[in-house]
Amino acid sequence: PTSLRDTISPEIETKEEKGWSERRRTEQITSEPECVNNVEYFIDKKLSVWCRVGNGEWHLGKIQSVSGDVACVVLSNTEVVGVSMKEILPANPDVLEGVDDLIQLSYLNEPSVLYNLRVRYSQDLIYSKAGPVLIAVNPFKNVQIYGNDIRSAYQKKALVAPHVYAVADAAFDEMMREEKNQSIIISGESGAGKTETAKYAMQYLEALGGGNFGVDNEILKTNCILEAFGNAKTSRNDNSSRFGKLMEIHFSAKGKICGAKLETFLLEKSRVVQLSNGERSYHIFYELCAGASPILKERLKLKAASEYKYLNQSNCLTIDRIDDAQKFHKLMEAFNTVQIPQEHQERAFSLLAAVLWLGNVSFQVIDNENHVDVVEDEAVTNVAMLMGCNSKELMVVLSTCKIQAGRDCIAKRLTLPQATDMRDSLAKIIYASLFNWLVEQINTSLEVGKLRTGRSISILDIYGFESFKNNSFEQFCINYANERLQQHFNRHLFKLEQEEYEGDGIDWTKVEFKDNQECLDLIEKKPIGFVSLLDEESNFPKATDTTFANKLKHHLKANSCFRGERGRGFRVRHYAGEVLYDTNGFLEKNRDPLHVDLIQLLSSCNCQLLNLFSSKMRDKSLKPASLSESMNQSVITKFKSQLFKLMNKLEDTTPHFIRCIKPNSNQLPGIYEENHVLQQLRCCGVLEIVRISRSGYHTRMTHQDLVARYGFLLDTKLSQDPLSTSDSIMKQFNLPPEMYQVGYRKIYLRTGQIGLLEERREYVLCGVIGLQKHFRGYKS
Ligand code: AD9
Ligand code: MG
Repeated sequence: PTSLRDTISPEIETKEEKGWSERRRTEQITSEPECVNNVEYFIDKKLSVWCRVGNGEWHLGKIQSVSGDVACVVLSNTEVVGVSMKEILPANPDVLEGVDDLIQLSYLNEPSVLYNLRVRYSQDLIYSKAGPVLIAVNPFKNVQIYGNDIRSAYQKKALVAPHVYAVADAAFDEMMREEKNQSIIISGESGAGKTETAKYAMQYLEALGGGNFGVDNEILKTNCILEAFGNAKTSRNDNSSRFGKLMEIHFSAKGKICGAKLETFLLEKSRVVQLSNGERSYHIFYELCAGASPILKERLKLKAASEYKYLNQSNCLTIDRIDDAQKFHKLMEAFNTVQIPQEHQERAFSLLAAVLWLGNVSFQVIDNENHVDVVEDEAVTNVAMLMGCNSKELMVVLSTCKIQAGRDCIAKRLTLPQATDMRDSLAKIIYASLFNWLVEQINTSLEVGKLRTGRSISILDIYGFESFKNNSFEQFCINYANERLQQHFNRHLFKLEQEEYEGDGIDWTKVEFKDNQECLDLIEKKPIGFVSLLDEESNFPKATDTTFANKLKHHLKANSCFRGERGRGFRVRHYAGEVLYDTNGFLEKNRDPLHVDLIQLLSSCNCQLLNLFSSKMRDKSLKPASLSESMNQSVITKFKSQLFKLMNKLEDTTPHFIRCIKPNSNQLPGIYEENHVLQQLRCCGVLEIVRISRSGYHTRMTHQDLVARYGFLLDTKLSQDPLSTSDSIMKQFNLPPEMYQVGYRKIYLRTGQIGLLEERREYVLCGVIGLQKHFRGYKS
């Protein structure tokens, strides 16, 4: 549609806007000052304040007297303290305790927000709103808020309290009403509850759009498969996602699910072969060892998890309160629901067992140059049996590499570290290919017919921000993805919102927010950014992790988000905190070379799956990782372009944001560590979001749309000019002037106002037609 701006003369525009600006200035909603300006008033009325005492914690109290800059405050435990006025902030009246939207707080300051969330959390009210954003504080226990009764109450709009169901419901309604793709974007640090929240969102949408095509139910079951193969226990989270996922659910015109599509992002492959102390590899390995039937165990030559080097290296084989065997049975059920044929399931289990046995393959040094032979024991024979290849051939592949010498191809013996690398590469290739293959199987099973765009809801759940003692390439990629996501969040909640107000001539006081552009520049800028430097160095055969670290320090030192450390270390100031990385392994992980010998081995195996994997790899690279090739295919560059595609896709949707908060670092229920929560609230700019939404206009509609929908309610004759008509509509309905603004193109309404218009419209329509009692306002 042509914008109104094109149709009205600039003169009228200015006049109109001036009028409104003047009016706004006098009638602007005044937000309370954030500091205690009028101390006498606080003393007189015995109003509560927050004061920060010696240990940095905020306490509630009442000011008794002030002398100079110091106030004498009685704390709620009756203790009397002297506090500098700078450390005192106004507290909200009791009636506002535990409000469900932070917008409602009269005083918006950090202690008030923290306290409000804490009060709610202590009552198991884990969800709250910060304007348009849903905040979910991880309860680390079962909270009775996900039953069928609650779900149907949200469906019937009988319940409106903040909940992930309400978010899913709003996304669904908006999709049906506007015929526009929606997204539910879930973020938060590792262990904050993203994956659980994503599952509840899917569960709600499945219940809402179920009963068609037989796809429903399957979507939820896929989570069980994905978590078995893609989640693991880390020091942050017992069920940490080691891949990112976007689930796109498609609906028919009647709002029934008609298919779904799953997209995954960069699985952490290194976990298959290497673990930090106290962490586990992927759940599936332990589940298989614990839950396989005796027959299956015999066929796979399977032993207990503790017998496998890939699993027993980290002193952690089980997870409290988790029964791996039971999980295995659930997984089998899910496999059947998603219709993965029995034969393929068995193949997949054989490959998992092959990976486990590979870890036990050992080498013996045969000369003084550290060259090795494979020890011919049960490990290597089992691997060969499970992969369907000859064990002698396997031993050759694991201990030699073919090199081209003129026209001849000669086999060169590998040294111990090289052979170990070869063995681990094989394990990683098999596992990662198996994971990707499963994703394909899931997609085949979920996709029913041709999916048309315009009626889909995408749920994004990626790995959360991580900062461990040792941080490597994997953490860098994970944190980079989180930076991108944060940028999307900022763009939608701060930049676009404010740009629209300014562009449409609305009187608006700008709210500042923490932009993370500089950190993204550090990573992405060309030609000198982290990604380019890493690729350049990966491409340089003589480069080492130390030369790479030096290169970073040399080129990136001007960026304030970067700090070089001694040796191979460097620090990045991410939006969610500073992380110390070690460049150890960055180059090799980024090159991720595909050995031709391994591809050939896979293609020679008597196993359909392995043959399929090898042909896929062959498509990607026919030669050993040549210089130019490794450049094109570097892991970080692929990841970056995948992220860009993801962001583009999300840009085409209406976003609904959920911020998960981790209340303590020990994964315990009932413990709310204020500093930990505060740090997370600060990272995502919760206070700023509330500030924007409080002074912002939630609903907006072009003048044309407004007139088309409500014009007939006007007592007077419709004017030719939509802008003045929509102005007349506002006046006729006596909307208080502080509740709306008229822009050049659109009318901007505060929360709740559109409901008044809708009610009136419904009333008139029902009166006229005498039916449509439950008319809900979908486009008719
Ligand atoms: V990571 O970035 O993948 O490492 P997530 O996904 O943010 O992380 P996850 O959803 O796995 O965290 O939640 C961690 C744990 O918190 C779960 O295993 C549950 O034990 C717990 N949790 C999270 N949300 C809920 C909930 N709504 N109700 C009960 C929950 N427990
Ligand atoms: Mg997760």
